[in-house]
Amino acid sequence: MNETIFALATAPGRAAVAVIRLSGPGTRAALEAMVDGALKPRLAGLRTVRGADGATLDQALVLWFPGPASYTGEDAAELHLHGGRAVVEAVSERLCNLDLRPAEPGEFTRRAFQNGKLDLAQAEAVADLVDAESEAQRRQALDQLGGALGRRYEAWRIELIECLALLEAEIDFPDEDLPDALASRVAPRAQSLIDQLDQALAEAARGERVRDGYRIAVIGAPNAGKSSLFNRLVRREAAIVTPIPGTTRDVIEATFHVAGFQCVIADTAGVRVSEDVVEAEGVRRARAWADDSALRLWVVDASGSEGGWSEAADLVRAGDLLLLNKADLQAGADGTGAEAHARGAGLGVLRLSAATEAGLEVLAETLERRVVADLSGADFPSVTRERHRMRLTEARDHLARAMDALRLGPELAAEDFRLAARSLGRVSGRIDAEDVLDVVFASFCIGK
Ligand SMILES: Nc1nc2c(ncn2[C@@H]2O[C@H](COP(=O)(O)OP(=O)(O)OP(=O)(O)O)[C@@H](O)[C@H]2O)c(=O)[nH]1
Ligand SMILES: [Mg+2]
Repeated sequence: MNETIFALATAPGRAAVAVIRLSGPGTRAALEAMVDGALKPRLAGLRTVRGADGATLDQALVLWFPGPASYTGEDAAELHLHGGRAVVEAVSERLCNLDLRPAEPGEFTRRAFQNGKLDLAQAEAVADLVDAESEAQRRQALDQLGGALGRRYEAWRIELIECLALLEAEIDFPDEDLPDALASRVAPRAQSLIDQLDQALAEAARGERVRDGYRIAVIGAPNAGKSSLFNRLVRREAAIVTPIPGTTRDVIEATFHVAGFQCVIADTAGVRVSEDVVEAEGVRRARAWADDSALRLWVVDASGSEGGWSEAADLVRAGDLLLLNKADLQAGADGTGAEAHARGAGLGVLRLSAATEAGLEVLAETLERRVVADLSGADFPSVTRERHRMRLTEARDHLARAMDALRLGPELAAEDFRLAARSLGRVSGRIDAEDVLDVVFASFCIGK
């Protein structure tokens, strides 16, 4: 039988109220031992909470949720205590003495999953909702928590199982007269599934970017004004600015919100060939960040004329933005060179000055338009985590193999359909080993 667990569900530290959560078969006995008066299911009551010697520990609002109608599906309770550290400590100690054990991170939600209250995608959504900082992250997590995602995966899985049933019927009762029946009935359904999986995978970047933040890299040659611009964008002096080329060596990240979406922007080291090991490592990191980002802001000192602009030119991609900085100074040849390259490579071009802030408003508007276009869709996407993307890719690959195998015979294809269904089942956690569950739940906070 499960142990009975407890945890502080609210943030630790001094607060008006602290909520301790209990779950497990020993919940009722623990409440009876430490709380005065009879408990009515799901009705809040102000109760005296007592220590082992009968002394009052606190006056608390006590809620009793008999299973299975509780978050975890087990007997559960909440103690809404006064939020002082000493109160929480005294009550925790009392619970330990009553043989309850402090919960592991995510243990409450894990029990909810094990008792069929949530599928794995919904459990992940609980964690995402707790972590959500932007409006879009909140909406996406809530959508996933509602089970829409799990239902979509489940619908695909059921379709696969139906195809599998057709194949198995064919294996058991081969119909000599209709050799093409199989291919003609199963193949179109499998193809339609492949198309739907492809579409979900094509949208995958969007879901992950909403969840993890839209990554923007500020890149360029040394001294172009990257850090100056970065500081303007994040509205604080986060990065050091000096006239010395090679000032920034590490990647400096900051978070800001654009139209309800979370963005993670990074200031990076100026790209150039350097003998200095520290600077060379900085350049390596700058390149890696640029490569990983959804958008690159390529900053060029437009007043320069030494050709330094070309150092970072290989990092940009179509759709990125060239920012011709230092527009307050006399224009040099570097600006013209960079602009010609950018136009050829399909970049947008803006002129601005981090020093005078001219052009920064246009940059902010351009960024907003870009982030909204990249991240919003008619519907929230079906892939919000790498774990989902991997499973969907796997299912798609098995299906593609099944399509080939269909031509050879139902026996071979059936196995691939079975494997594809298995991959999809793993997203909702229908078929998964304990170790996968450990990974999913380890990222939770304690008390969830
Ligand atoms: N006149 C003028 N100077 C600027 C402008 N933007 C930045 N600077 C100056 O250019 C110099 C370099 O600025 P940084 O922001 O440190 O440049 P960086 O690209 O981060 O340089 P590294 O970190 O060395 O790669 C500083 O002296 C800034 O004050 C601008 O728009 N106009
Ligand atoms: Mg810098």
